[in-house]
Amino acid sequence: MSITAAAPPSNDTRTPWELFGIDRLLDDDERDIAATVRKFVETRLRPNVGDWFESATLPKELAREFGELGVLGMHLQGYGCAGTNAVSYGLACLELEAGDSGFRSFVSVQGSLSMFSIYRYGSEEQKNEWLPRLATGEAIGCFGLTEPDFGSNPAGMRTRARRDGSDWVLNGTKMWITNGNLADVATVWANTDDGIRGFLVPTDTPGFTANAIHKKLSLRASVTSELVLDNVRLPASAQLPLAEGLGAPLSCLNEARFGIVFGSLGAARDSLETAIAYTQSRDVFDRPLSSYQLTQEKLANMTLELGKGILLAIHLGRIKDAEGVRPEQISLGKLNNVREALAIARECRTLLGGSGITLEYSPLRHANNLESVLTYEGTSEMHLLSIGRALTGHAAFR
Ligand code: TGC
Ligand code: FAD
Repeated sequence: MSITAAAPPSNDTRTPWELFGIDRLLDDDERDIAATVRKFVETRLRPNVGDWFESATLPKELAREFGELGVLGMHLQGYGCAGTNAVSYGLACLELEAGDSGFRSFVSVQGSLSMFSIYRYGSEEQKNEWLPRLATGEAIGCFGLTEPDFGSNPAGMRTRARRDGSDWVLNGTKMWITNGNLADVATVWANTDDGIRGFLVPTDTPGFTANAIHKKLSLRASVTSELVLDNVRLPASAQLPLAEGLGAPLSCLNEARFGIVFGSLGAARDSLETAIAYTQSRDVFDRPLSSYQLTQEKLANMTLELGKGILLAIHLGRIKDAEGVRPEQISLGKLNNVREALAIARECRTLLGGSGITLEYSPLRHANNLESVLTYEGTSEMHLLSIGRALTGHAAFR
């Protein structure tokens, strides 16, 4: 038996990513995609994100730039989409969210909710009409499931679609809809006499209104809206023909939740890298803040959680590519990684002291964003209960 000697310890500093040897788990394409998105984030997004967050805007032209970057629907095959594997898509989400959760949200909603709903449940005509334009960012999509009184429990939705001859007529209100005011097409889920069905609603259809939600303390570099459907009349061809029942929208959520499993760790990694750099340059009591044991304990514990989260994300990605990942496995990843990312961002803020409360440094912006990420795509409580159901067979939601 041969014994390989451990490499000697080094006095060089290491990033958390390097310390965990994450790049060894990725192939060349995956590393290239991550590096390309990271460069775009550093050059195009990071210099502006503080201003966009402060003014609560997300410039619409970013859609085409994300399209050129190739991240819109990148995990889908054909129709102008790149057809990458799941890990590559996850890494792109991670790099985008290192910039801001708002960027990853835009890409998640466009690719995993709007485009995926059409890709998985649409007719060939619907796919050809919308997917190529959504992939380039020429068109923007949104996904309306949540209602004012039904968020965690979408089964109770009140939005109604009734037949009128061969047409459908939709009435109801959707709440907290990302990209609602930017969208050209909304995937809207509604109750019918036969149960829940999905509809593609061009946003210039009479009776459709999007009202922007203001005064947000979280995800400010992202557009969030209420959608009102007041006798919106649609042709029969607007219905997603393959979507039957609540399982259809929930299956779209699996795709977006998977992106969050990776994405949330981007916010955590950026917070941690910011805190490491800050504590190296900040002197307290005559020496660098990074040289104190309490600081190093915080940095080491956060690095552990970040690294464990990335290992879990890559593991789930490999399962997704190999045989498909089960919803409760995605719940494990979403629950853990968002919860830990939020804890890391908050802890990093403490290391920055007073400097940590302005937009000059990212951790508090990330922490504020992650409050939304903890809630959307299934709250942490819903994911706990989903894991509980998988373990016990008892659904404790009701
Ligand atoms: P339940 O009886 O469990 O299921 C109803 C049917 O759906 C099937 N199913 C799933 N299918 C695919 N993927 C999943 N994750 C699924 N979960 C359930 C299930 O097998 C069943 O099928 P069938 O054929 O037997 O009818 O339904 P329930 O009403 O008891 O609900 C379960 C619960 C609570 C887990 C579900 O309602 C839930 O996930 N609630 C959370 C809602 C949520 O996550 N909303 C997110 C809205 S979109 C959003 O937040 C976008 S933010 C985007 C951004 O900006 O990044
Ligand atoms: P509620 O469901 O009212 O939950 C309130 C609290 O009660 C939570 O802590 C919850 O966990 C807890 N709770 C609920 N049920 C139970 C239970 N059975 N047992 C124990 N605790 C329970 N939705 C979309 O459809 N499309 C979008 O694009 C979209 N984008 C969003 C963007 C942002 C910024 C935000 C904040 C939300 C977005 N959402 C979107 C909505 C999001 O999915 C919902 O906010 C989320 O599902 C929770 O629903 P709710 O806000 O109604 O909270």
